[in-house]
Amino acid sequence: MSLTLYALCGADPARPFSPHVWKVAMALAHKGLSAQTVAVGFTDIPGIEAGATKTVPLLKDGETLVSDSFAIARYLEETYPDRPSLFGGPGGLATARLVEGWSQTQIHPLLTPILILDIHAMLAPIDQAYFRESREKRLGRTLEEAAAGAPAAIADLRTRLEPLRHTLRHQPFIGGETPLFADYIVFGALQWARTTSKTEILGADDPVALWFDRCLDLHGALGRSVTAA
Ligand SMILES: N[C@@H](CCC(=O)N[C@@H](CS)C(=O)NCC(=O)O)C(=O)O
Repeated sequence: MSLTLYALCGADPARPFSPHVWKVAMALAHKGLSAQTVAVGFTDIPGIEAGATKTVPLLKDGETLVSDSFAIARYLEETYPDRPSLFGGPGGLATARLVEGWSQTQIHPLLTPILILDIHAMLAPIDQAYFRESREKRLGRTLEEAAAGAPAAIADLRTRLEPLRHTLRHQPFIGGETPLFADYIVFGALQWARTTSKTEILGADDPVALWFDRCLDLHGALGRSVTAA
């Protein structure tokens, strides 16, 4: 078995920061699988594996290529069923979709104004130009205009994390007593913030911050293998 994970980095190839790649890195570790990580910049992505994907993560397992973090988690679950489960059964898989939808539509859009200038600053020059052009087109405003919304976004984000706080009053992980892929989905979002920006988003005693710390300790403290920005 030979696994390769293409991971998005900035100018420093030792600092992967994509939330979706972190989900997969945690999923691989959960399964006890090790992969060679190949660092790529934004503008390298179209050339990976002869144009196999427009986005990372991309996982190569032997000759099999899989993109999209959730599809990769499903692939790992189906291909390596004897290893620890990422979903805990069909109900867990279905519920993980809800967590993905929540993270994607409620958390990521609020992190964008908070992180956007820090991400731009850490990219290689060629990727900076691509990032500015593509994100300004997507957001319909300059990066600087988007970043002006950061203070309000931080306040909003703290409120929007309430469903997770509620969950953590009953159990240490979203998955219950132990983590599942659903944990790694939300972990990916907060690890995106941790690896790109010094901005304090959560209070130290916030139950979400305490859960995130527990996630950073998982799998030999994999999440801590990249230091905080
Ligand atoms: N739904 C995809 C999203 C992947 C994604 O958006 N990846 C970003 C990096 S975080 C990317 O590769 N963007 C390429 C680009 O903007 O050109 C997943 O879960 O893997």
